Amino acid sequence: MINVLIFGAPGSGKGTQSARIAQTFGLEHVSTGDILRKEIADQTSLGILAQDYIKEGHLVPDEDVVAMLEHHLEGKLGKVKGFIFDGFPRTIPQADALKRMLARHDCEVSIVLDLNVPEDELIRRLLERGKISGRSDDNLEAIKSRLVVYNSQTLPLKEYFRKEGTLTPINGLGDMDDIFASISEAIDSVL
Ligand code: B4P
Repeated sequence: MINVLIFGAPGSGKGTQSARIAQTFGLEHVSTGDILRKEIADQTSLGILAQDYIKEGHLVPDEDVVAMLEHHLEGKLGKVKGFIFDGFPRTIPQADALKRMLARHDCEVSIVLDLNVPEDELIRRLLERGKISGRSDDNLEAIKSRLVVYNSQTLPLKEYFRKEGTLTPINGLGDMDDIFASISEAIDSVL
């Protein structure tokens, strides 16, 4: 199995590029953000719990997200060609949980794509998306909070994956096709 992780700040292009990766490489796209938004739309108990965290720009608690992901992957691990994990893991406990989940099926993380985009561009993109997305977290206050959370809780994962030897920096600034070309080259190198 090929397991690609896409890692980057909010607005770095994770969702945008993951959709193309899934299609081109035949991988299952797993976006914890999309799964959580579906839970909110369906007003499940998890959705009701998650909606306030998301609106405030905070992370949903690790144990809830990990349980949600385990449930989502049930029956698929080891049976599909691979996954593109988009927005997961976002903390070190989530990364440890993913490692354990994959190891139970004799799998591991193949590559971690680290999308780098300057903060002013992240804010510009998310405010632009906010005009049409209707997302509760695409407003300036929530965006600022998401960036603080990213820097304190998610950024330490860079060092974690660097030590594992899977971290691959990608320039996330510029034309979406050019960014996808760099990503494709990186994935091809581990196939
Ligand atoms: P996500 O849905 O993962 O949202 P995101 O970080 O904003 O990234 P997204 O993928 O949507 O945006 P993209 O960069 O593609 O998470 C939302 C919330 O859910 C989190 O804040 C958290 O509360 C919760 N959550 C999710 N996963 C969790 C977890 N594991 N643990 C705990 N909580 C979790 O795109 C942004 C915009 O930029 C788009 O409009 C796009 O068109 C544009 N864009 C992309 N590439 C561009 C380019 N090259 N040039 C110009 N614009 C570009």
